[in-house]
Amino acid sequence: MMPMKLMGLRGGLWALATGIGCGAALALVYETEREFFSAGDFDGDGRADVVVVDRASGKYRLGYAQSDGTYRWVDNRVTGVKDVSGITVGRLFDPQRDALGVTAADANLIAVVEAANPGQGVGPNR
Ligand SMILES: [Ca+2]
Repeated sequence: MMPMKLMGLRGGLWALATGIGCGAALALVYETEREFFSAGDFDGDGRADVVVVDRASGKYRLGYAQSDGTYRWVDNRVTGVKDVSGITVGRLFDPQRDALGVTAADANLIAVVEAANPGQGVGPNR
């Protein structure tokens, strides 16, 4: 997608983290040939976290925003969806924090994952 190519990965993540994701703002999703990128407040602390989803494996990686402006990146987590064709971020489980929705058109399913705990992933709901 054009914006990621123009801004580069770091610029894109910065824009995601600073421009959207908290409150009721709509989360923009950017995509490359291999990954999707978006932002949201996954732990409900009021700071915009970032998420990277690998298209082929469906695994996602979260960077939880810290109070000092850095990100605490956690290990990959599994969505159970391979060959991902789209993602979304929004208040899908809880009005205080965002969740991640992942879909694959060929699999005919949507997996929704909560990521409230930076120390532990939660299995997907389908
Ligand atoms: Ca957060």
